[in-house]
Amino acid sequence: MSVLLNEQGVPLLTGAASDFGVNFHWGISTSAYQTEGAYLDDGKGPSIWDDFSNRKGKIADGSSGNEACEFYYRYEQDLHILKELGIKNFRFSISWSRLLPDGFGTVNPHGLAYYERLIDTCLKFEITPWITLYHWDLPLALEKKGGWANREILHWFQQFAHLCASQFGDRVKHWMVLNEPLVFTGAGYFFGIHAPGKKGMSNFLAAAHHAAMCQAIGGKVLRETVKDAYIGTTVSCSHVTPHSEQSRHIKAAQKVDALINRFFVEPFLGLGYPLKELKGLNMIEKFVKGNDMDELAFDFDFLGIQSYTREIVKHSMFTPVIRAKLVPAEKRSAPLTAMNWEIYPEGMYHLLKKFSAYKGIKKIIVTENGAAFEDLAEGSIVRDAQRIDYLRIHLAQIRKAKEEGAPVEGYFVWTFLDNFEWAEGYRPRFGLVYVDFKNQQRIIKQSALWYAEYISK
Ligand code: IFM
Repeated sequence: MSVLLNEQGVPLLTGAASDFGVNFHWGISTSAYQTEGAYLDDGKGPSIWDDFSNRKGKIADGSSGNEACEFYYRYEQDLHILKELGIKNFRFSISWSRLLPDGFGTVNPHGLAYYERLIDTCLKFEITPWITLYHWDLPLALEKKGGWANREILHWFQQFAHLCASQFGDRVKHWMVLNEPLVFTGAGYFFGIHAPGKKGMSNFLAAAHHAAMCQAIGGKVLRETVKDAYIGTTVSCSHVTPHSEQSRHIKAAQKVDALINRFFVEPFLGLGYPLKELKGLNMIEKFVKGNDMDELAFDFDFLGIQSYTREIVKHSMFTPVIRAKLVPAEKRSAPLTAMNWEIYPEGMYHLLKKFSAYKGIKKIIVTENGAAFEDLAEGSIVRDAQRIDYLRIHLAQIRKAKEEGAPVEGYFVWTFLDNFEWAEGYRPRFGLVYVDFKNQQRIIKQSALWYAEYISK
């Protein structure tokens, strides 16, 4: 592979994977709904995202994930790209309703066969599969019974986790239980801007408690079923800074930090919910039954952190419950990605230091980090220098935290292919590989070549 140069002819590569040690996991992350397409093919049942994205007005560009990247049909050629790039760890999720069209009960043999083929193709290409059990696409049949807000989900999820662990656990050893529970419960059950489009505190707190319980349930099922499993779960997180040193802003920042960074981590560490800072969320106790507070705990092998930006927080007496609001990045002349998220690599360093200070966190893997920019395909070239820079400066911060003792053991770029970015549709392109959605053509971006070179050194 040739050395990448910028327009002035300077090599773009600074630093190398070997700085992180030989056992560091370098990979790339994806999810089922954002890439697979084939939304009702071969016996798959509908998910809440199939339903939501096909409702009018829910997705910014009017699109849906019905076809997405057609990864369901193109996985072999796509994995071949990863092989060529030398990316040896591939994170993907299982579409629950492809395996269990009704959410539980009858298994769809075609769904099972697809994931068997996907896993076997990874192994054939010497790519290690990392499975996320749940990346937001709940079977619609379960949502019709209340979804995450119904406590029955504890049983449904246990059965689903057991099916995945028993079917794939002979070949897959790297597992994550949930993807970003705060996002799917907050956006999906409080704000109603993601599937299933529900709103309100009661829906959110019920869904959040059940998701926290399922984190531990999934961990236990995997531990009991998969020999030599390496088990984690993932959270969205952002370094939080108060708007100024005034005590009301500092207090507001502490609350937001408790909600966005601690809410799903402390329960599995046996510390309960951070309700001291979040008194307004005490109502969650209504959903806590019997032995739940003990059952929330699970000894994960690693925490997966997913961070893209930071948040600056202000006191706000008009925001119910939390009395805090975020200062939008575009209002403070910060450097932005196409999501209007501030580029702030030091945030990654602070998060790694923060999470490594918890006694129960053994290892940390950055299971998602990356950026969307306005990529342009010029023939067969996509010159995405901004993405290269984004990755480079974040990796430098991770390396700094690691050198200071943070137990960070891996880094996965979000994401492989440009894909369906939830309520934003296809406009934000996060991929290392460009997808022309008119004809499904793939173009390897310069950032992919840069990453390939970086991890090869
Ligand atoms: O695309 C998402 C992913 O599904 C979850 N983490 C954040 C990414 C970018 O928004």
